[in-house]
Amino acid sequence: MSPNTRARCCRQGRKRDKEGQSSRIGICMGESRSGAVALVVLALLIVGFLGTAPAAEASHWCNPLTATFGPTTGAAGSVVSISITLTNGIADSLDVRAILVEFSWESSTWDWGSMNLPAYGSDTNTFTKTLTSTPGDYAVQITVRGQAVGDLFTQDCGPMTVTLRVLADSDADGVPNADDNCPSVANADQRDTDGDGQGDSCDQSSAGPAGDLLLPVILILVIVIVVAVAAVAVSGRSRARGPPPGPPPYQWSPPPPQPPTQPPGGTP
Ligand SMILES: [Ca+2]
Ligand SMILES: [Ca+2]
Repeated sequence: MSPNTRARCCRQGRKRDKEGQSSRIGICMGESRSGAVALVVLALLIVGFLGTAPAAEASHWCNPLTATFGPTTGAAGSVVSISITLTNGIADSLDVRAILVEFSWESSTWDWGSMNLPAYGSDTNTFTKTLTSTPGDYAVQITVRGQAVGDLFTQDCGPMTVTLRVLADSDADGVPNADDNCPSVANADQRDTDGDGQGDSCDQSSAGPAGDLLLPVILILVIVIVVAVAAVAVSGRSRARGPPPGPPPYQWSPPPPQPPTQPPGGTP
């Protein structure tokens, strides 16, 4: 553009501004360049703003997304293993950048990892968590931060809310009172040797390993007693009948007479 043309263009623009028109139609080339740069910068700012702004709650991958949380019950104060399974409900893969979890009995927000979900695929992340020591129903809020293939921005889905029931555990052995076979004695193994519903730790009839030998010992004692009673009974009957008859009394009798003997040498 020649200097004359540029000057004419600028004059036209200033003239139209004076005439009250809303936009500068006749923008000269120098102003056009700076305006284009300004527009690019503005666009970049908008993109940057959208990229860091709080993501919208709803996304095209959000509504088909399903989250499974479990278990939903646990003993107060115990350490439980909690799993969250996400299932992608769209035909595009979903890059889950974070799984943000918040338990209502505390203010912390936990990031339970990332995962890459193929189309309609699922994955599970598992973490351990110490439950509150106060029984009750508590809300757990789960927010999934992700980006589907083809999307420009990462967005948040949620929060989804589930209820976690914390149950009383008087002996703090990790087994809730309602399921504990010794509710007031810590017995995490819940061992019940004789199967009567009472754990060995609080069952007087089967106190641990000693209880395992109790029945055989009782049987042996019963057998010994029966044998002893039978022996006593036999002995009593024998004494009642008296001693067996002895041999007849001894009587002396003279020996029978002997015939006279003949002297040697013949008759006299
Ligand atoms: Ca117990
Ligand atoms: Ca028992």
